[in-house]
Amino acid sequence: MVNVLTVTVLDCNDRPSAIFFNSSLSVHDNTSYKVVIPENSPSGTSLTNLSVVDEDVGQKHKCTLREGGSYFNINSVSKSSSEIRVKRDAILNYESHLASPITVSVECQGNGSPPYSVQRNFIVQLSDVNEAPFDISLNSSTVVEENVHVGYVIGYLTCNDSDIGQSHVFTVTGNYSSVFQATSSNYLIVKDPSFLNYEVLYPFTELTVTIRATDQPANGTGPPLDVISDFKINVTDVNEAPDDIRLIPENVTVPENVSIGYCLAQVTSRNPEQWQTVAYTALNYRDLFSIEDKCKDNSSSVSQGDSNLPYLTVKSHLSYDDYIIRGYQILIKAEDNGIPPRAFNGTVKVHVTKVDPCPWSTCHVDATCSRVNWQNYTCACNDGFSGDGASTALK
Ligand SMILES: [Ca+2]
Ligand SMILES: [Ca+2]
Ligand SMILES: [Ca+2]
Ligand SMILES: [Ca+2]
Repeated sequence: MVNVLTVTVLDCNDRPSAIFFNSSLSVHDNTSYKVVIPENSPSGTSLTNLSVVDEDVGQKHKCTLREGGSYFNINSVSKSSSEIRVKRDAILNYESHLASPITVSVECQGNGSPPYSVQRNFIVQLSDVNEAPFDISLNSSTVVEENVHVGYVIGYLTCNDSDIGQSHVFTVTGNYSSVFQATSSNYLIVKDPSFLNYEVLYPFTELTVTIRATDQPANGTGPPLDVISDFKINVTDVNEAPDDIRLIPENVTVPENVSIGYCLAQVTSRNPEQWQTVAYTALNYRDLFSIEDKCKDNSSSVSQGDSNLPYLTVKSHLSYDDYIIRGYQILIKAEDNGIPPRAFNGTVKVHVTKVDPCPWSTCHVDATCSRVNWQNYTCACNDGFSGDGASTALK
C-alpha cells in the first residue's frame, strides 16, 4: 500500500529584509550611508530613491519617515519603491548643522499579515554654499565738517553674512567714489576733501554715499557675492576767514589836495559764508584814512556804490611832499560775525599824485614859478629882471 503524502507549502509572510537607497548625492563611508546635499536646496529637490527588499513577491510597502520629517517627505513611486524629497519651507542651513548632521530614519511596512516592517537610517550632510552678505553698517555719526584733511575717518564699516568666518571687501561706488574711499581695514575715509565745501554744496549738503560689500567665499562654495547700501553723510559748515581784501575800484589814484571826507573806494573781501557780515578796520595810517559805513561826500564817483560795503575815506590831507613812495599801503582787517569770528588782514593801495600850483600861479611873465607844495609856490625873477616875482622890472 502506497500512502501518498501530499505536502502543501503554505506561504507565510516574511519580513522585508532591507531597504536599498539609491542617490546621485550619496557618499559611502565605511560605517554608514550618507547623502550630501547643498544647503538651501529648494523644496522638491530629490534626496534619494529607495526600494524595499521582500521575498513576498507582490507585496506593497508603505514607507514613512520616523526621523527627518522636518526637512524631507517621502512619497511612493511604485509598490516597493519611494522617493525622499526636500519638504516645502524646509530650512537646510549648513551653518546651523555644522555640529549636528541630520539623521533620516525610514520605516517601510508591507501589506502582508502580520504587517512586518523594516527600518533604516542614514545621514544627510549639508554642504556649504556661499550666501550674500547683508546689512552693511557704518559706525559713525555720518556728519563730516567741511575742510577736513585727506584720510579723515568717517567711520568703520561692517556687514553681516550667514557664512561663518568670511571677511568682506568694501568699496565706494556711484556718485561719490572720488570723494570717499573704503580702506582695506574697512574704514570709510575722505579721499578728496576739496569736494566737501559746504558753501559750494549748499543746499545739497547731504550726500548719499553708496557702499558695496563683497564677500570672500571658501573654495568650491560658489562665486563671491555682494550687497550695496546707501548712507547719508551730512557736510557741516565751518566758519572760514574772509580773504582777498580789495578796493572797488581797485586802482585808486587821487591828487594830494583831495578834500577831507572824500570817498576813495569801497572795501570788499571774499567771505565763503556770504550770509555773514564783515567788519573792516584800518590798522595803519589811521590818522589819514578811515573806513566809514556811509559816504557823506557826494563828489566822489564811488559815493553811490553797493550800500552793503563801507567806504575808505580821506580823514586828513594826503601830502605828497611827506610821502616819498607816492602811495599808501593800507593794512585792513576784515572780520566776519561767524561763530567763532574769523579775521584776515590784507593790504590795499592808494596812489597820490603831485599837485603843481604853478600853472595857475600869479608869477610875472618874466619870473619862474617853483612848487613848494600843493598850494604854495615861489616866483623867482628871470635873469635880467628884478622884483618880487609877482611884478618885475628890467634891471
Ligand atoms: Ca553658507
Ligand atoms: Ca557669504
Ligand atoms: Ca564755511
Ligand atoms: Ca566766514
